[in-house]
Amino acid sequence: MVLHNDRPEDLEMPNAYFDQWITPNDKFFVRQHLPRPEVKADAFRLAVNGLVAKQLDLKIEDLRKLPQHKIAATLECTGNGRGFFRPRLPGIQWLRGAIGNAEWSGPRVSEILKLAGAKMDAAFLESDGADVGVAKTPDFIRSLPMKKALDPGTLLALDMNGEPIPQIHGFPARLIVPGWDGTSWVKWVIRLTVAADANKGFFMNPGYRYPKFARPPGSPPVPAELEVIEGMRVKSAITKPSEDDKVGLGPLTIGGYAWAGEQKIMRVEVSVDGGAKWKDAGLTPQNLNYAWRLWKLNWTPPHPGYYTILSRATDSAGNVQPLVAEWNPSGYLYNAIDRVGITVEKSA
Ligand SMILES: Nc1nc2c(c(=O)[nH]1)N[C@H]1C(S)=C(S)[C@@H](COP(=O)(O)O)O[C@H]1N2
Ligand SMILES: [Mo]
Repeated sequence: MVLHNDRPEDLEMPNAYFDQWITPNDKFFVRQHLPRPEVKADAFRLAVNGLVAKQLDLKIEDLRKLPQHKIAATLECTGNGRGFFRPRLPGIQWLRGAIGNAEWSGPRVSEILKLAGAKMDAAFLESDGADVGVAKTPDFIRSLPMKKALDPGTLLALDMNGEPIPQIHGFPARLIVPGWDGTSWVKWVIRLTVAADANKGFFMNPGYRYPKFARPPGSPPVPAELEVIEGMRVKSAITKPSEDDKVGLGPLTIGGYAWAGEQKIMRVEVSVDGGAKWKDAGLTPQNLNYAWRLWKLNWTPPHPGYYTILSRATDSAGNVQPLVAEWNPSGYLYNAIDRVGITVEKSA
């Protein structure tokens, strides 16, 4: 893994592991703002409160007794690709690897709320993880609009790829908010509160907001124009070959991932000549909302030299990746057409 921070860990998946549709748990990227809590299975309780008829204190077994649903969904940090923005921005310099795809299972959030007799037309569901604020970093608390919380795809997952969620990814319970950015996928969930208003803490405002109207690159944030990030945008990335690779003359495979938040990926095109001509790449067969598709194209460079390879995805709503990502003061939602330069050498 690419280590960005070690305490708490922020780990990026290296390009080499993007060859599997399901990302293995021990290769999955990690992002956490606060020291990692050690939630013990026996001591774990999930409080369900706020606008509910009956407050609940649920154990893991109670959550396991509810109907378990499985969903394949891609999790991407809003800051994935921040390292590509110019001018540069403070924050973790993620490139392509703050993303992974897993099969998550657990009860639906809607079923937990039903059990508590929650006011289903309340506006928000607030979730708190077991991690707590330290020094200048406040507690990690997020609010989800009730409409998304009640979506059948929104789960409180207990399992990740068929095993209990690893501690680093939120054991024993984390939110799965398909299609939305990683910030909404709260780990180590210990409290769900039904509320009329959104939480006002740092991680809702000013944290993790995106400008409603783009401003020139380098401009300071305009707080009144910042909005909460929801669904992710259409995006593809090249994970094979890697930037500055040197390869021998002969056939090679170009590959990567593409996903589009709540939409499906319909097409990925590749150019090996800086964008003059484009060819359709082959896509993995699973074509689901919320889950990425891996793509590849076999190509034999005609002669030695330097080649600029690009990839461009199109989603089921007709959105195409832009040539230039919208610069924003926190470096979120990077989704420009990807670009990798390689040198093809005459084989020895
Ligand atoms: N409790 C808690 N949940 C959290 C976070 C956190 O710091 N604390 N980070 C969020 C962010 S910003 C991301 S991108 C994802 C990362 O999930 P992962 O570490 O399982 O990849 O978790 C989210 N859930
Ligand atoms: Mo994130």
